[in-house]
Amino acid sequence: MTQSARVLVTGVTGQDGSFLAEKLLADHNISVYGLVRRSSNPNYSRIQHILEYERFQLVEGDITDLSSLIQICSDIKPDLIYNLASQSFVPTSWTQPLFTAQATGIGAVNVFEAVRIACPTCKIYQASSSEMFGLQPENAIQNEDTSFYPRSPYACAKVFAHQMAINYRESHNLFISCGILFNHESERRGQQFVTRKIARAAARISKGLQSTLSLGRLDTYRDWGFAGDYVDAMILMMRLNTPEDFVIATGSKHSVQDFVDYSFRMVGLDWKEFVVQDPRFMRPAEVPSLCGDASRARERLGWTPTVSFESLVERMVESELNSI
Ligand code: NAP
Ligand code: G4F
Repeated sequence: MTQSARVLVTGVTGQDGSFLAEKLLADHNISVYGLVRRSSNPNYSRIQHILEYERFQLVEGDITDLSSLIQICSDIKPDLIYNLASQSFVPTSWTQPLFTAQATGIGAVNVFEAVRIACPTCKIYQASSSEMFGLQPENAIQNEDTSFYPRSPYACAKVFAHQMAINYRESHNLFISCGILFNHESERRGQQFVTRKIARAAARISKGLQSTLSLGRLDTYRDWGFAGDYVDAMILMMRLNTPEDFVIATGSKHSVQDFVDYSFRMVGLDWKEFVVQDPRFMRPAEVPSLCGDASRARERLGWTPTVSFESLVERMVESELNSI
């Protein structure tokens, strides 16, 4: 990283953006610009604690609006952009497929175009997803060479953005690296995602504030890691001198039921007495199982996850208990 590097983070109000901005600001030679979209009621809760930093500035724009991105890139001339902005909730991608395509797919190309036009030497991190792997043989493990079989409009949009990143790299010589991140969670996770929903419900039920937890399928498997670790991997990727794509994962998978069971055990309850299955939370097409092989990241970046599945659940449930 050069002296006084300027880093633009899209999606800075989200889970990953907030961890990333915080970690980047710990380096006194970095100024962070966070892209925020106009809202009638700004949602800065995840970045409240860094808003006063002198080296942190919010800039208003929208990932779906190319002109705003060109203007921002021309004004700031960033050295590095982390493109984390997207419509990231898979179920919403079926009810809002066109918005998802715009934000998650075209939005990424807007960033690439803005960089090509306004600051072509800027490095770009693109937030790709394990959802791109979609339907895979049972017990398979996915790495950078695994073929994609997207199962939702969200996953299709991410595949488009991922392939366009490779195309911009090959056609325009832009420095774009894609992190193919498996599910990563924390106390800052949005409340609709299954881990936060479960952790919150277990805590609330144990305190008598909620009586049941409605879920969809309990038999799907995910490779869940801690968001802070995964943001470290993004930073390491952008320190390389050549762009390269990396799978970031723990290498172990657990079912939704495992997450439920461990969360409720933490508060001394039997989940079977409280969990009800609700068709509203079932998906038109499901990704039954994902598990990643992060060997390349381990070898080339020296990255390894530091938080186990059990510690992740404990951290999330404890945070919910403390917030009640
Ligand atoms: P998140 O918490 O849902 O945050 C998404 C961010 O994108 C929010 O800051 C949101 O802003 C912003 N955004 C959405 N539409 C926008 C638009 N039109 N213009 C500007 N900003 C917009 O997601 P996350 O979990 O931090 O994930 C970060 C990225 O990694 C996403 O691209 C996600 O798809 C991808 N990813 C996540 C995971 C995971 O397990 N977390 C795994 C693989 C890939 P508002 O606050 O205004 O809504
Ligand atoms: O927590 P989820 O909604 O995450 P999902 O669909 O795996 O997507 C997340 O991870 C992706 C990386 O692979 C990211 F790209 C994406 O942006 C997002 O961050 O659901 C996890 C599993 C699914 O199989 C779902 O069907 O949990 C199952 N599930 C069961 N009941 C539920 C529920 N999911 C949610 N959200 N809510 C339920 O009630």
